[in-house]
Amino acid sequence: MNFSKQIISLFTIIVLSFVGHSENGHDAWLRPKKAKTVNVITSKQSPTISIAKNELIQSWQGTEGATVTLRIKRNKSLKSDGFKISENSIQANTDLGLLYGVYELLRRQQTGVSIKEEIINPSYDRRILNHWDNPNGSIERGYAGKSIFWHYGKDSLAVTDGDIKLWKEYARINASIGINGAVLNNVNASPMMLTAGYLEKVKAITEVLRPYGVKTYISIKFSSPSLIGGLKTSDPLDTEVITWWNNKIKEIYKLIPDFGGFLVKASSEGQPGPQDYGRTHADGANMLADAFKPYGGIVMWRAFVYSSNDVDRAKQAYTEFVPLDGQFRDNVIIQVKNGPVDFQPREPFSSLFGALKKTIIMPELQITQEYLGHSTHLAYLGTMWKEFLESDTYQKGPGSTVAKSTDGSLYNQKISAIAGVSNIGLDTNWTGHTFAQSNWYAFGRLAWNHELTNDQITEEWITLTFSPFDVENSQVKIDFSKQDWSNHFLKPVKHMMLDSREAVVDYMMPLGLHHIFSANEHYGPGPWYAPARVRKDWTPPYYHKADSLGIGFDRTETGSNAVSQYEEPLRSEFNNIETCPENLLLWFHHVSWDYKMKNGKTLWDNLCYHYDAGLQKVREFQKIWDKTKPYVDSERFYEVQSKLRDQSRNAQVWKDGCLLYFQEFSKMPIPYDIERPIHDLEDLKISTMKRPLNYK
Ligand code: BDP
Repeated sequence: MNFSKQIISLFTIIVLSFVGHSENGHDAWLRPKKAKTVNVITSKQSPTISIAKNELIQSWQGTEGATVTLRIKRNKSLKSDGFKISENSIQANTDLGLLYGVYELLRRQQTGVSIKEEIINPSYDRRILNHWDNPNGSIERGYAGKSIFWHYGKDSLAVTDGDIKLWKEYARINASIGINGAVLNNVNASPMMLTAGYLEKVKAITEVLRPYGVKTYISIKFSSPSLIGGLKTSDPLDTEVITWWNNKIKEIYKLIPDFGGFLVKASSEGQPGPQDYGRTHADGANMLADAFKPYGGIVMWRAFVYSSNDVDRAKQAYTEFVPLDGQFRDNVIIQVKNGPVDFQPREPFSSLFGALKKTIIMPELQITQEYLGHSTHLAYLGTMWKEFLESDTYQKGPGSTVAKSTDGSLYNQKISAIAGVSNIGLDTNWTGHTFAQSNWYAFGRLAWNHELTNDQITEEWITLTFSPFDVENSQVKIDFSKQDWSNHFLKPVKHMMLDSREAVVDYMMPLGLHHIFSANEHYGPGPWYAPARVRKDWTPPYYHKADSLGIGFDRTETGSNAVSQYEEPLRSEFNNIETCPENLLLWFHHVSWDYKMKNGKTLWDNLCYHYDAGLQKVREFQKIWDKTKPYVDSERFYEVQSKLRDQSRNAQVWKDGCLLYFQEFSKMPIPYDIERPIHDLEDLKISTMKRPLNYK
């Protein structure tokens, strides 16, 4: 923190200690309301139903003195989490259905959406956060402080009153958007997670999360039988290994009868797995699935596999998994990242979606912004996820979107699920950047209903998170109308959010470029990064392939032929440089610098304009935000203002670094109608390597 920021924070703290509790973001989109009185009648008692009742009482914004009934009533058109809602009643088949109905009712009241009688069911049955939290409290790719589950630097296993309070708040926030599962530890799993002390802690966490409907799962290390079980092997077909897992799973269910299951990263990025013993992914997953069968648990088996010697990393998951289609048990679900490479700012959808026809498959999204500016850049990801979910795979004819191929509507599957890698940590506002909360929110809302529009999601989130009306702790002096607030805050901020992911794409990796970060921190630019000691497929030149002729990865029929993994007409569309969508051009083609694009300008010029447009968008976001000052509390105003300044500086570095580096190959001038670079390439190379984070 620099000196002026310190002064501002000190000042904020002093002022707030006079005026009361601040809006520090900890309440997320559930800020305490000035509630009206309401009478709640319930047909049954349970911990979940009392939560539902309390929520109504604490936040009711409907008619003063109204009576609301919460009733369990069998209804065949409702799924287990679904509900029937009207202005004064909620019906559901389960207690959780009632709770979800209550949150829906309150959300509509707070966002001014009318409530008519309606049946609402979720798109996916399991809506799960994946926490990449390590037992020592650190978080892989976490940018919002340490783990909320495992303590850092002290006894990881302690359970304090503070923990219980925090887990309850966490569970409540999740329940309010329908998230009903949490994987509590990193996919790069420690075998310790399966030892008695850790399982006891998983039990303690589960007990807090249970009434809110958040089921717990853990990630496991495939070689646990040999690492902690004292066995000579972890071969999934070995009878002793099978017995070990059976006993372990039995032990877990004794502690946690409603345990969800395992998430498994195996034979992937150096993690042990069935292939170490000459077995397949199906052998490994089925062995665990059989052990789970009696208890109703599931195995989420990740398809994030690639080896260093393949010519095209983007092809490998498909190559390994398609031959296994039909071999997995019905309680195994293959977890597939949205893109074929790795959570990049823009990728085509992974070719596995729709291609596995007899195997259940679930999308894995990344909420934490590993590749989109960590918790420094403002990037609303709902737009990226909708683009993905609505992509047509054509696998069962036109209209076979990714969403429909995974939610059970096109394929007959026993379970449907979607996962998001969490961006939550111990930071007071949970996610580091206030706007990063919107990605947690959008993930939950889309998992519940993938047909929601980004317009609706962002409007809801902005209103719930920032509206100064009818909330307890707002520090905003309200001398404006609701209409003014909507015109001067809601609309411009929404515009900024909806544009923000494309801005990141533009200043980092436009036109289908991908994975050109410096080193392993995945933050700053590093198209030049290629130390001899690092695996080729972990260096940017592997992906951008810039040379004197042009730039881009040739994945056409005459290149790596990754296009062949897509169904027609996509295959031909991607294969042909004339029909390939321009925003994926360099993903599929190696394109000459002077290639004429649809706007009549060369590829090089287009690249320059995109980088510049990205930077200009961020400068525009700064203006938009600065103008919102009268409508938002100062704590959150200054936090976001300061982060946008960092983002602007970073976007400039991205633009300058990439253009100056690629210009060494294109040898063409940067069009004179855009601003000139303000950095020197050599300086950037050194500074991004030495101090990749917090470039200032
Ligand atoms: C990559 C991350 C790495 C994860 C890996 C995974 O850089 O930290 O372990 O994905 O998903 O994007 O397993």
